[in-house]
This record gives sequence, structure tokens and C-alpha cells, in this order.
Amino acid sequence: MKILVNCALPYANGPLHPGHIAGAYLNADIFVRYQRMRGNNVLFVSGSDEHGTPITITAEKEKVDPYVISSRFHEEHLETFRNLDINFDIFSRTTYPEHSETVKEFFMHFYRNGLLKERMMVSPFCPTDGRFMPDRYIEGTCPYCGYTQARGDQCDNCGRTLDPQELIEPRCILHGTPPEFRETKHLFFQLEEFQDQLLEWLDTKTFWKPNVMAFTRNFIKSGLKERPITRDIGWGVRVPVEGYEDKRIYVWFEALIGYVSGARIYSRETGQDDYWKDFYFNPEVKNYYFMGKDNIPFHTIIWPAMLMAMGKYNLPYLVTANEYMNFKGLKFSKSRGIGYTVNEILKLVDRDYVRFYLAFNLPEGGDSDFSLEDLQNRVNTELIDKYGNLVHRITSFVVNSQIVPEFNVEIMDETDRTILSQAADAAANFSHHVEAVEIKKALSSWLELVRQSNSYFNDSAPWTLKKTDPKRCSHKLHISLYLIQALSAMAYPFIPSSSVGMLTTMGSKKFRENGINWDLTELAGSEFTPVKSDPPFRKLDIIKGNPNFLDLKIGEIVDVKNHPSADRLYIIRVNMGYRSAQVVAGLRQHYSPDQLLGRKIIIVDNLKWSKIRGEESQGMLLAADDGKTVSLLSPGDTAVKPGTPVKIGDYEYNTSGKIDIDKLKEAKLHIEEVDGTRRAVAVLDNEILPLNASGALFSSYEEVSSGATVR
Ligand code: B3M
Ligand code: ZN
Repeated sequence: MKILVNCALPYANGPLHPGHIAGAYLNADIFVRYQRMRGNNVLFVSGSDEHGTPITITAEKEKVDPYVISSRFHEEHLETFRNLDINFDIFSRTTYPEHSETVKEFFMHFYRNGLLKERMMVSPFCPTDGRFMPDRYIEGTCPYCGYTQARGDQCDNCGRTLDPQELIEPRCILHGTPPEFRETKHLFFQLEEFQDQLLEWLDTKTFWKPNVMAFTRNFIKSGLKERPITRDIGWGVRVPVEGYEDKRIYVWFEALIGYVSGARIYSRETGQDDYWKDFYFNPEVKNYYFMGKDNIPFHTIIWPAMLMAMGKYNLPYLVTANEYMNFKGLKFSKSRGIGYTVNEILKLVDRDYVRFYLAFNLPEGGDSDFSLEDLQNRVNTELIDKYGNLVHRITSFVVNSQIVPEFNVEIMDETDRTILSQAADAAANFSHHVEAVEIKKALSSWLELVRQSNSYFNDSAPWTLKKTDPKRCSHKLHISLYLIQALSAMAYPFIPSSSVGMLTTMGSKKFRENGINWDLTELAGSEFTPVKSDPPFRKLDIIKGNPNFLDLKIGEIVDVKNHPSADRLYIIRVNMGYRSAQVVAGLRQHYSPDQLLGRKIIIVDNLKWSKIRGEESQGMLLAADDGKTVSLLSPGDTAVKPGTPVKIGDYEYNTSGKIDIDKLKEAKLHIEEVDGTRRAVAVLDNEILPLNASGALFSSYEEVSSGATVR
């Protein structure tokens, strides 16, 4: 059977974090590996989404071509997927010429069939640069919440979608000048023509998950409207129509076509030009789409409408979307320093452990939370204690006792029959859940069989039977080996390289002869000659190694008042992004309120709160003091946002809890020359480590000498 699996094309605009992987890629890879074990012929496609304004904005900041940015992250994403054993048949690029050709075919088909209509729109035009600006290039004050840095398309503070014309005091982010609003023509895709056809089709999707249906119905509720699919921008796929030379196709519209172009490119590269066609044109072939929840309407409405407009293409069979995996309740963000990238985690943790934990914690039914502590805990208790140990105990017992494991139907007892039927049930449930893309439930069926197999092996007590009933001992060992063979086969989609290692250790004849195959879950024909080996897993021990007990954050001073009853003290209000804190600080002899207002500083966020002369102090601002000068610490990068965590060397805060001033002193914060510049450093585990946030180091606002203490 042929199956097409398409995975949302990640924007080539930043590193992948666990949230991305848990959102769409790991579950797809698990699904694909399982389908291949069942002998199905899967085409597994994804690629880099290289267009769009986030990439051009990064490029303008770095003063390079957008292609430089997207190439950098394309390579990085490829490496991340490779390191995680997520193996697409093709990870394509939307800057490939074959992609623009495919887009052109779709576009011209729509154009000729009257599905693209020209309309006038009002858009921001930057008079300084003499060009139209994408909505994202306009910033201003949000009319709803008053946030001063709302973007033209959305307010990051209150989350509302915006039109740049709604912004108060709008300005262009490149030039700082106010935009004019001018008329400009665009082509609109006639989405509403497909409303009835879409509704009818959606009615057949009774097996879709509730979150996907809810998003979709919600999108349709207000009625489908025509949508502009061209943009006034210079980076993207060209519009193959006269009069549109300065415009480009809207990134979402062409990125979706990346699924088809990716399959075509794969076919050409493997020397079978027509290979892709069956996947899209043979109605027997099911098409699966995997993505994060914010991508749903594009895949359940826009893309199906485009495919309907094309005529003969297969519509999605199943669209499945996960919710978000967060980091301590916040969205992962490299630029804001929240959480880790996948590549950072892979430096500490084996790929199969990462895959196991992300699968265990997949945000399938709702959002989930990632933490390294939880990762270590789950891997050690669920994967290693329960499963790895079982595999090792069984194989090493057989090797050491030199008993030949042999199944003997004549001495089957009730426990044997029970465990064999439990194994059959587990395999059936597992299949059912993976096929419905309920990955966490599949893993639960597996864990259940792990638990049952542990009981079976313990209750069998082969160490006793060995002396009392060698024949039965050999029989029970055979069943035990069969159980770990079935478990390893079921675990393969989750932890592929470890499973292969274990099947090799247990000397599975079927595996030796046929490789990874669902047949390994069947008892019939199973034979084993285990070999001596080390335990399959080593316990994770990464957490207690993190000595950083300081929760340091970037703050911005937003208000300064004199303390009513202490003439050296200020009462300072600090914006920390997600909350604000009141801090009492002895800075009155060193700074005027004007000098402090608006400054970015470091605040110790896990210091016990205290009352200082009757006023509450909810943290401490870090300042250097060399005996002559007292100076606040300054972030090297002034663009760093309030709330950004400050790391010490590579250490994030280890979440160990509140501290007092004496504990703070143990970190020996001071100023030290690092590569010729005076920097704020801490001493942890006898190592001098610089404070840093978003890659930038800290110095002091005013000059202080090396060795100055920081408090
Ligand atoms: N690049 C959005 C995202 O990465 C977008 C998906 C395109 S799929 C055709 O979330
Ligand atoms: Zn707002």
C-alpha cells in the first residue's frame, strides 16, 4: 500500500526547538517508521519554507541577502533532523527552481480558470524608501492594549490580529518614519467558491481529532472570503502575470505547493520522474498531513480548496495537529533565550532519550511542558528502569546460564497463555493507535506490556526453575525473549537505533533475516541466540551537574522614587517582561532618577523578598563596586528584551529555589577581564564563567576596575 506523509515546512528563520519537533515532526517520523514496518510504501516529504517577512527582517538586520539566512537555517535544520533520526525522503527548499515552476503551474491554472481576481487594497507605503512595506514592517501603538511595539499584523502583547492602519503613531521599522497608506493592486484567490464543496468534504472527516475540527469550523463560521495571494515584497516566488513584476506570491500560498514540488524533486533525483504521481492522483493512496496547531486552517481549508481547484489531486485524508510544548509555561524562543534548541539538548542527551521523552510528553490532547529535569526522570524511570533493565536481565540470564531457550507447547501454563494474549492485545492496540496518530496512547500500550512482561519474568523465576525444572525454564526463557523482541519491535518507531541494538543482542533470528518488520511481534517462528553485552542504556545524570543557583533576568527600569524614610535608597520599579518587580536599592548617591529610567539591568529574581525600612524589595539589581565607583551592569546587546534569562557560562538557572544574600555571595560575582574586556562573571564549581544573555556578555555602564565585586 502507498501512503503519502507531508510534514509542515518549517520556516528557515531560526533553530528548531523541542516545541517544533513535538508539534509535527517526531510524531510523523514515528508514524512513517511504523507504516514501513508494516510493509507499506511511504513517501515522506518536508522542506524549508524560505520566503516570508520574518526571514527578510533578519536579513535586513544582518545586512545580507535573505537567501543567506534561509540557507543557514536550511542546513541547520537538516542537521537537527539527521541528529534526531527523523528521516524524510526529501527535505526540499522553496527556493529550488522546480518549486517555482510547480507554483507557476498551479497559479496559471487558477488564473486561466478565473479563480484569481484583481482588486485594489490599501497598504502601508514608506515614503523614505519609496516602496510598499509588508505589514510586519510597520510598528506602532496597539489601539486595544496600548502596547507601544505592536506589529502591523499582530500585537504581541494582547495577541490581537491587526491591520497596520489601526496602529496609533505607526512607523516603518527600517526608517522610523510614518508610512503613507496608498492603493495597490493584488490578485485574490476566490476561496468562497469552494465553501460548499469544503463543507461537504469536511462532513466525511468524522475521524479527525477534535482540535483540528474545532479550528476548522471556527475559521469557516464567519464565511469564507477571497484572499489576496500576492504581496508587495521583493523576496518570494515571482508572479507570472504582467503588471506584477514588483510583487511576489504570498508565502503561505506557495509553501503549500512545496509538498507537491518536494515529491516531484524527489522523483527526479531518484531517477523515476513519474514516481510522485501515484501519491497525488491515485485515489487509493491516503495523504497524511502533520503540523502544529497554528497551521490547521491552511491545511484543512486553503490547501484543500487549492487542490479542488486543480481538479484531479487527492485531498488530505487525515490532517493532524499537535498543540504546543512549552518551556516552563512559556513559548520556546531562541531570540528571547527561553528554553533550549534541539541541538543544544542533543549535546547533553542521546537522540533516543530525546525522542522517547518528547513522545512520552507529546502535546496531543493539550499543551505540555518540557524540562530537562522531567526528561531525565522519565528516561531513567520509564525507559531504563522498566524496559532497558528487563532486556538486560533476560538476555544476560540466558547467556550466563547457557540454557537454550525453547518453546514447548505441551507445557504451556495459565501464566504463559495470559502473557501471550496480553502481548497480542498490546500489539493490536499499539497498531490501532499509531494508525489513528494517537502516539501517546500507542506508547501507553507499549508501557503496559513492559509492565506485564516484567511481572511475567519475575514470576517465572527462571533462577529457581533452572534447578527444579530445566525444560520449563527453557520454555519460559523463550517466551521472555519473545516478549522483549515484540517490545523492541514496537519501540522501534520511537527509539530506532536502540531497538536495533537490542534485537541484535537478543540474537533474534527473524530480525537477522528480515530486518525490522512487524512480524517480530509474533511468537511463531521466533528463535534466539543472545550474546553477551553491556546494559542497553546508561542512566542520565545531567541535572545535578548544573551548579547555577542564580535566577538572573534582564529587567528595564520603568519608575524611580525616593524611599520615604531612607535617604540613600530608591524604590525602583523594574519591568521584567511577564511581570514587574519593586526593588529597594542604595543607588541614590550614584545615580539620578533620570540616569536610571529606561536602563536595562540584571535583576536577581530568586532572592527571598524582604522589607527594607518598611518597603518591600522583590529582588536585587546587580551593580559593580570597586571602592570608588558603583555601576549597574549593562547588557552588551541593548535590544535584549526584559524577562530574558541571564545564563552563567552555558548554565541556565537550575530551578533550585529561593536564596538569601549569603547564598548569593557564594557565586562570587565580580568583574574580570575576558578576552581583553572587563566583564561580569561568576564562579561556579571553581570555574570563572561570564554572565550572558542571548549570546551577549555583560559589562558595567560606568568604568570599574577588574576585580570589582558585584552585588
Ligand atoms: N512555515 C509555518 C510554520 O512553520 C509554515 C508552514 C508551511 S507548511 C506549507 O509554522
Ligand atoms: Zn495589543
